Amino acid sequence: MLNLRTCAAKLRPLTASQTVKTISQHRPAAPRTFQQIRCYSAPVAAEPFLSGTSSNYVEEMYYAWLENPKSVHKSWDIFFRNANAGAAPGTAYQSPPPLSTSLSTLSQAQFLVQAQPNVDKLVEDHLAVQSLIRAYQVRGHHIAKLDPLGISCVNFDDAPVTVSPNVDLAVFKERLRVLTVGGFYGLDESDLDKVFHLPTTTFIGGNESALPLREIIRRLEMAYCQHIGVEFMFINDLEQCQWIRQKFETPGIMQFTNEEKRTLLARLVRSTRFEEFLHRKWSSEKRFGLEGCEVLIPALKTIIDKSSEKGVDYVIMGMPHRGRLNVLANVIRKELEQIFCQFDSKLEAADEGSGDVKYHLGMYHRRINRVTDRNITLSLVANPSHLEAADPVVQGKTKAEQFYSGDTEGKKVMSILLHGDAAFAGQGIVYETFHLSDLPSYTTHGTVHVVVNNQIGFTTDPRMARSSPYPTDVARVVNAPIFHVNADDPEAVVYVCNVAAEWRSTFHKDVVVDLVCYRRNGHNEMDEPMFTQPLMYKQIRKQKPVLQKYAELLISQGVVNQPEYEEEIAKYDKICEEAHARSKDEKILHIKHWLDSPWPGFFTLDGQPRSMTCPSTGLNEEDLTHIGQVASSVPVEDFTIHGGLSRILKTRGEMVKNRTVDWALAEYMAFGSLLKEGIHIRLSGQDVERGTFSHRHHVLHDQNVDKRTCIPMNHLWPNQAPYTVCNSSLSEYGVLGFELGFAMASPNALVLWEAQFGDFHNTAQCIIDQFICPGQAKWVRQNGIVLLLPHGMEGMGPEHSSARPERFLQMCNDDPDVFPKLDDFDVRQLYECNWIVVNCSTPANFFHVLRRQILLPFRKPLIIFTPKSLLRHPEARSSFDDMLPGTHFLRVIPDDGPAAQNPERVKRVLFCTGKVYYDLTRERKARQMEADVAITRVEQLSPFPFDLLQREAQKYPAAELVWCQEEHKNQGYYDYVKPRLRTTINRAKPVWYAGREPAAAPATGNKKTHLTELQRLLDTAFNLDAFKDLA
Ligand SMILES: Cc1ncc(C[n+]2csc(CCOP(=O)(O)OP(=O)(O)O)c2C)c(N)n1
Ligand SMILES: [Mg+2]
Repeated sequence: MLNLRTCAAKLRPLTASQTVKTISQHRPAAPRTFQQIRCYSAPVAAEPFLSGTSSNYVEEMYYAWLENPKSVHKSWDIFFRNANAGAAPGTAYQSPPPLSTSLSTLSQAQFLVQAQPNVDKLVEDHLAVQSLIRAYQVRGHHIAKLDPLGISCVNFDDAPVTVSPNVDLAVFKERLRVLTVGGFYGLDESDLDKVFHLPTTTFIGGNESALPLREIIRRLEMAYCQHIGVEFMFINDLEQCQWIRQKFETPGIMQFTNEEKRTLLARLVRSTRFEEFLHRKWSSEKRFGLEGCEVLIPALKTIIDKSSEKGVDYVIMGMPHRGRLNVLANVIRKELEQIFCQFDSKLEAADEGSGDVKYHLGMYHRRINRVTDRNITLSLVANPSHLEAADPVVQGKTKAEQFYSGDTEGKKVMSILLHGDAAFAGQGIVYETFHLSDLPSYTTHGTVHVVVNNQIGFTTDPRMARSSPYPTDVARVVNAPIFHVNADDPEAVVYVCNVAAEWRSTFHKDVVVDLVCYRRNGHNEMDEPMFTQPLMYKQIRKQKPVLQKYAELLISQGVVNQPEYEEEIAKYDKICEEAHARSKDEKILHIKHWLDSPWPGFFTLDGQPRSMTCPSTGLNEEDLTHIGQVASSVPVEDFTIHGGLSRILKTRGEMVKNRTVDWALAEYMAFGSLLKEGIHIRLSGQDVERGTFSHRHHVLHDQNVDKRTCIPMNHLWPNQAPYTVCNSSLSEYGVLGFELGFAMASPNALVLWEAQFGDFHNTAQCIIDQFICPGQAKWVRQNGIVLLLPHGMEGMGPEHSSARPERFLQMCNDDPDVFPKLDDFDVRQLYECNWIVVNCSTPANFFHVLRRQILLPFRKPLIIFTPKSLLRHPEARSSFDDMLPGTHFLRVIPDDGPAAQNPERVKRVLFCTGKVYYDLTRERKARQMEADVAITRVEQLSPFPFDLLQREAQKYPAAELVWCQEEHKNQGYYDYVKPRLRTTINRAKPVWYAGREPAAAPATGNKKTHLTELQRLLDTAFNLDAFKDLA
C-alpha cells in the first residue's frame, strides 16, 4: 500500500514543463507503473482518433511500442515515430495498409504519407474492442450471476446470459448498455468475425495474440460474467491488476481434477450433515446454522490448505455467530463431543467464571493439515455478540504471534476474518481495522476476509441496511480485491478461495471473498423469516441444497456414483452419532477447554498461578542510574536533535544526578528494567512516541536527515527485549482492540494503550465492556493489558478532563458491603478481581505499578488514570529511595506529617486520590492545619484496599472522615468509595463528601468557574464545621 501512496503522488498532473522534461529524460522502466503522462511531443489532442475513451488504448500501445516497436501494429509504430519526431498536429498518423498486405509491404511504408480512409475504421474498431475488454474488466461483476436465488437485491440489471460460441449480438448489445456508457462502441454484426489484436492488459487470448470479436466476447463473458464477479480495477497497481486478470481470464484456468472434486464433495457433506445432525438432536436450540452457505466450510479449508502450502503454519480466525459451531467442528476440528455437550442444559459448569454461550467461545488446536501434510495451528478467537468487535483483536493477536516468531513478513502466521453482510457494511470498526492493515506497526501482512453474504441481516434486507451496492465496498479503501462468488457453485467458490490465499501470499495485502448465498432458516432456528421476507423465503423453500446440486453434478459427470455418495454421508453421520454417545459421559463443562490463547509454562498444569506472591518491584541504584543516563542522552553518533529536546534531556540528566524522577523518567525506569528482564514492551496510541503532552520523547528525530530516528530505549542493555513504541492511526476502538489482541498472545509482554485524553476511550467502549472487563469471567482468558488514561480537572473544558473513573469503578467485581476475608490482600485480592484501577500520585508509585503488572504470577487488565499537569509539577517527583530494592507499590499512601504524629488530635481525615492531593496539601499548609487534618491517598482504587484504609481510619479515632475529589459528585470515585469506606469502618461513622456538585458535563468550559469550583471544594475540605449541621 505504500506503493499506492507513492503512486498517488505520481498521478498528480504534471505541468507542461515537467512533461517535456520527463519525456526527454527517460523511458518507463519495466515493470511498468501506471502513469498518467502523455509522452508525445506532438500535441496529441489534435489527432482525430484520440478521445477520452481511446486514450487508455493508445497509452497501452505506446508503452508496448517503447518496449519493443515490433510488438505493435506497423501503423502504431509509424505514428509514434512520427509523433516523437515532432510531426505537426494531425499528421503523425499514417494509415496502415489493409490486413492482407504482407509485412514486406508494410516495412516499405513511407512516413508522413496521406491516410487511407478504411484505416480510420480499423483503428476505431481496435479502440472499441479495447474499451469493450476494459468494460468487462471494470464492470463485468455487475452482470455476473452471483445470486443463487436469482432475486439479487443489488441495484443493477441482472440479466443472466448463457454463453455459446454463437454470440447473439443483440443480447450482448443490451448487456453492454449496462457495462458501458457508449454501448457497443460502433461495432456491428459484421465485425463479429473480424480478428482483433489483443492488448497486453488481457489474458483471454491464452497463447494467441489476436482473436475474432465473437470469441473475445465469449471469453470475457466466461471470465467475468458467470458465477464469479471480480471487482479489482480500482486497484492502483498495474502488476496486481495483471495478476488478477491472469487468474480469471486465462482460458481453461478453472479446472478441477476428479480427486479435488471428491474432496470438495466430502467437505460439503460434513458441513451439511453437521447442521442436520444438530437440527435432529436439538431442534429447538439456537445454533445460528449455516444452511444456505454450507460452502463456507470448503471455502475456509481451501484458504487454509493453500496458505499452508505457501508456508503458513498458524492461522488466527475471528468470526461471528453464523456457522461458528460448524467451523469449530469441521475447520478447527474441535472434538465433536465437546461441542455436543454444550447443548446439554443439565451439565454443570466448572466454577471458572460466568462462561459464555456456545457460539461465542474460542478455540486453539494444533494438528496436521491432511492436504499438505504440514503442521498447522488454528485459533478461533472468542468473541462477544457485538458484531465485528473481534476484528481488531484478531489482528492484534496475529501481529503478536508474527512478532514473537520473528515472522516479519507474515509468511508463517496469518489471519482470516469472517463477516456477515449486514455487519460488514454497517459496523465502523470494519473500516478502522482495514486502516490498520498497512501501517508498519499494525500490519499483519494481509488478511483474507470471507463474507457470508446471505443478503439479509436478522430481518433487514440490503436495501435498508446499506447505501453501497455491495456489502464489501468498505474494503476498496485499502485497494483490496473483492471476489464475489455465487455460493451455490462450490467449484467457483473454491477457485476464488485459492486465488485469495495466493493473493495474500504474493502481495501480503488484504483480500475479500464475498460468498453470495442465502439463509435457509430465520435469523436463528426459532425465528420465522416469512413475517418479513415472504417472497425471498418462498424462493428459498424451492432452492435445492447445494450439497444435493453438487452431488448430482458429480454423479452426472461420473466423478462419483450414488452409492459412494451415500456412503460418504453415512460415514460422517456415524462419526456424529458416536461423538454424541461419548458426549453423554461428560459431567462438567470446562470453559478452559475453549481457550483461544494458551500460555504454555505460565501456569501450573491445572491452570493455576505458580505462586501467590509478588516480589519487590524495586530496582537497584545502578540500573536506575543507567536507565536514567540513557534516557537523557542520544545513544547514536552524528545525530542532531532539536534544541528544545536537548534542554529536556539535560534536565533529565540533572534529575538523575539528583537521584530523582519525574513521571516520564519513572516510566522509562519501569520499561527499561523490564526490557532487561526479557519482557517485550509495546506502547501504542495516538502520538505516544513523543507523548501528547510532549513529556515522553521515546523516539528522537534527526533534525537534518529525513526519517532518521533513534529509540534510546532500545539501546539499554546488550540482550534486552525489544521495545515497540508506535503512533497509531486516529482510532480508539480499532487500536485498543488490536492491543488487547496483542496482549493475548503472551504473558511475558507489557502491552500498553494510551488514550490521547482519557475521555476518548469511550469510542472504544465495546472493547472495554465486552472484552477487558469480563474477558476472564466469560472466556477464562487472562489479559494484562494496561490502559493509560490522562485524567484531571485542569480548566480545559468538558472534553479532555475526565477519563470517566466512575465507569471503570462501577464495573469492578468487588462487593462494596463485604469486608474481604483474606490473609494477603496484596496479591490475593488482585487475583480475585476482574481488573485493577489505580490513580497514582507519585512517579515512584507509577513505576512500581507498571513493574508489578509483570512480576505478578497472573495477569489482570490495569487501568491507570494518568496525570497531565503533574507531569511537570515540581512536587510530583520521587526519589530513587522510593524505587530501590525492597520498595513496592503503595496501595495507600498515609499522611506522614504532623497529623500522623499526633493522630488522636486529628479532627478530619481527607481521603483522596490523584492530583487533588497536591491542591489539598497546598491549601492545608496555607491554612496551617497540618496537625488538624490528615490527608490519605488511595492509590489503588480497585480492588479496594479495605485492610489499609481500615488501619488509617482507626489511627484517627476522633476524626471525621471525608472523601474529597475534584470531579463532580455523580462522577469520579465517590459512589464507589463511599460504601466501601463505610464497610471498612463497620458503618460506625458517616463518610462526608467534599467536591463539585453533580453535573451533566464532566467539567465547565469557563476557566474562572473552574477555579471558583476548585476553591469552593477546598473550602469545604478544610472547613471543620462544614458537616456539623448534617451530622
Ligand atoms: C454491534 C451489534 N449490533 C447488533 C447486533 C444484533 N444482531 C445480531 S445478528 C444481527 C444481524 C447480522 O446480520 P449479518 O451481519 O448479515 O449476519 P447474518 O446473521 O445474516 O449471518 C444483528 C443485528 C449485534 N449482535 N451486534
Ligand atoms: Mg446476513
